[in-house]
Amino acid sequence: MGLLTGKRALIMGLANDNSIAWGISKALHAEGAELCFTFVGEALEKRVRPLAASLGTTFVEPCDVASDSDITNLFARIKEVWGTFDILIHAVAFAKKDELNGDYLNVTREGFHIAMDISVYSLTGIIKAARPLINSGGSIVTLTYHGSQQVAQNYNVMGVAKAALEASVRYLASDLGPQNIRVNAISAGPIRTLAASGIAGFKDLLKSFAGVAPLRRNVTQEDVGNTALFLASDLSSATTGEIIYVDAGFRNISIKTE
Ligand code: NAD
Ligand code: 0WE
Repeated sequence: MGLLTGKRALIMGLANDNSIAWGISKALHAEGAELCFTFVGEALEKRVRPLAASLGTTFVEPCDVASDSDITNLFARIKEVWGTFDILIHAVAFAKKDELNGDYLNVTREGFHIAMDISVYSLTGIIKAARPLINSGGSIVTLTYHGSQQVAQNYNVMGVAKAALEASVRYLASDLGPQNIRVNAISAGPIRTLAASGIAGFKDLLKSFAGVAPLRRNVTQEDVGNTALFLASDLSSATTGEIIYVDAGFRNISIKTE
């Protein structure tokens, strides 16, 4: 018996085998969870389908979280195929690339709106549609970054969005708690993924992070996957509304030389 035997998990935000969602998917699958994946666009469908197949599922559905009708259709399909489910992984974020550079103050109204819609509102919009299908004992996990709490160079509007996402986790945990559904976030240290590629200076960021972090290393998709497994399982049965750091201890260090 695995920790998640008999549980069904919806994974949103798998792009490729570097995705944090992939580390989480492997950890949940290894403990017996049955998986469903979403993708956005045909290019990503071609990547996601073989990855899904390698974890024993063909249940792969389109969902652009900017679209209310995509969200409605997704949960209509889940109702049809599964009836109910237990675990929701939200590993989705987006800001326009030119907002992740230079001064935060250069943000535009449109750029602010897009980052907030895709990276923040989506969690609430998805849960609103999913709620009738989630079993008692269910668990919802989203991904955040410490740039929500302290200024992280170039993270800019995403830092503001993650602060709002973390506040959403607390309100959603309050709303869903009486139904015995938990809502938590993992605050991960920087990891090289598609969403991190093309960020100027990311290599230097990883290097200085590992130099400062108490564990003197970077964080892996497996590190995050194992914490997501804990949060998805009954091992975390009285933990909700929390932001759990998987950052090798980085956020506790103030200033460090040599
Ligand atoms: P990734 O690029 O592998 O995943 C991001 C996913 O968001 C992709 O699958 C993409 O398709 C999806 N997405 C973007 N716009 C979407 C839309 N409109 N509808 C549906 N899906 C959409 O990158 P990742 O680093 O694995 O990111 C996953 C999560 O982890 C994000 O919330 C990110 O903010 C967070 N995070 C990343 C890091 C890091 O350093 N990589 C650190 C902490 C938190
Ligand atoms: O949350 C993230 C990634 C967020 C992200 C990244 C991109 C790049 C490509 C959102 N939208 C986009 N849009 C794109 O077009 N992280 C925590 C990883 C990350 O992103 C950074 C970081 C770190 C760390 C951006 C600037 C500075 C640091």
